[in-house]
Amino acid sequence: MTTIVTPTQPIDGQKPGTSGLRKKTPVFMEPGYVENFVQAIFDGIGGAEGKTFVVGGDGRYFNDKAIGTIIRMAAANGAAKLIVGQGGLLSTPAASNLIRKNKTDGGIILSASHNPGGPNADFGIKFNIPNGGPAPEKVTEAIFAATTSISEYRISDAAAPDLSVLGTSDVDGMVVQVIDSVADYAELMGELFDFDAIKALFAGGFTMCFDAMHAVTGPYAKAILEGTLGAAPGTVINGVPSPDFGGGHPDPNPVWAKELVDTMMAADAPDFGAASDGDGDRNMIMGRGQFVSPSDSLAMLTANATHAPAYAKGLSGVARSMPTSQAVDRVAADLGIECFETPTGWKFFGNLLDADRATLCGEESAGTGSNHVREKDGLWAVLLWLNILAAKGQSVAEISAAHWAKFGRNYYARHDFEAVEKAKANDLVDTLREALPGLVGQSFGPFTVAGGTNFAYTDPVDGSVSENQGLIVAFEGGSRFVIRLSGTGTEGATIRLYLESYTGPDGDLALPVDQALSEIVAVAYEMIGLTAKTGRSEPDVVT
Ligand code: VG1
Ligand code: CO
Repeated sequence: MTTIVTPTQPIDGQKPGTSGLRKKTPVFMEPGYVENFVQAIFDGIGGAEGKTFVVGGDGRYFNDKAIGTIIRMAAANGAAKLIVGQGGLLSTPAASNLIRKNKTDGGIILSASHNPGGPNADFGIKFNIPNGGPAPEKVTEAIFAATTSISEYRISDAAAPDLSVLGTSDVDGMVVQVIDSVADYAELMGELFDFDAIKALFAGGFTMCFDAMHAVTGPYAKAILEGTLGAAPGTVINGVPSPDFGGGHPDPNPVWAKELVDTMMAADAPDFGAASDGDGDRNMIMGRGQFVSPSDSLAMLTANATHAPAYAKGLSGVARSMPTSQAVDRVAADLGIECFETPTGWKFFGNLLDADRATLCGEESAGTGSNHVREKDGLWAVLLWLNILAAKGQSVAEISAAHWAKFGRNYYARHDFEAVEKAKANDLVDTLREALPGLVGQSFGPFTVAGGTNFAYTDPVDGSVSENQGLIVAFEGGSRFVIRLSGTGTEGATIRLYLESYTGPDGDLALPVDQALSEIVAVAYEMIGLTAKTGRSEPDVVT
């Protein structure tokens, strides 16, 4: 077998966003597109010679072909070994665990996460560093720089091995180890949680519905929930990964996980409901007749984490992305632990977790995780909830009500405006940014502006600075809205408007969310000039 050195030219736009490089699938399928980016990853990290990587993806259309290319390129670039999930499948948190457990030099994860999959949908590739977490900005910048100066890529003409068979093979002098996609992850979960208590919960008749959304968590959820923990067969729905996620968006929110929402809102609903996304790093939590907002979930998990063995000694600190509601800040203050506010994207939590400044982290977009890996972790959040429900002997509704009665409630929603013309979206954000300093002290409806911030973050561990991470308009009394443009979309611009209205413990804690937010929504739309600048008056998705 020989290495073929293929001349190539830079391809425009191979710039990683919030979570790796995401494009339409046909773009990834263009000749040389995957090859250029994978070579740039190797070049950007100082070469692959002698290194070991984890490789796997969420099983979406083109996953198998892209992995074949990565295997042949890693061999040609002198890598020593690849650890690959069976059938090319690995959830993002499972990949993070394998990178850490095997002390590898990183991993390549193929996923566009919550974006739809298929020949005309979305695909993505991201690189994770040896701590198991998404590459920080200095690494993604080096990879991007390599894409702009690339002149050749290296690929072996050996055939990639059959990934359906467990075991070890040789590709041009490189070892390829195909491993069970679930086993190591399931073992880790067993170390973190009180599985006996959860088993007893299910044995006592507790019922649950887990919607895997035809994505990667199906096999994980079936093995752990129905296999190990004894949940009733059929607890996991849509549990077989499919290349186009059954034609849906594998995005666990009330819009796309409607099947689960309908089940949980029915008169005979199970006790607990949950869903995960394409690559298994997100979670949606529901009680009977109740949706738990991801921001509230983070706050409630933080307040109750000590019920799980892994966190029994307490948390060192907690971190949330900036647009995530401030509910967890109140819990952190009560616990007397640090609370960090980072830019959107899991890569910003890595240093805080490595330095043990934060134990739990979370994002409003249904991402929650802890120091057990360096990615957000959907099934982990579900298991932590189950552990808490089992330990406290309470329902989701009882835990929520007690939480709000103590801390007050941060009513919260995100409004997304999708496929907006880029120039219009930029103009809207630019106009608000320039107006921010003059807004302070002004009143809009019942709200008085307390502060306007163009959010920048200085990493407290390595001092790196990330600017222009979103605009915050904060009102007196703790309510606010945030606006930023998505870094994962593949079509035009997606405007994300995050709305938060705080009600103290003595206020009305049981309002429908849209009613509680109606005034701040009206004020925010007016203040950003939504209709005037974009012609839109309704969001495409509310989560
Ligand atoms: C979105 C979310 C963000 C999340 C990112 C990756 O980014 O808002 O919170 O970290 O997706 O999630 P953006 O830039 O589109 O707002 V996923 O599950 O890729 O891994
Ligand atoms: Co995801």
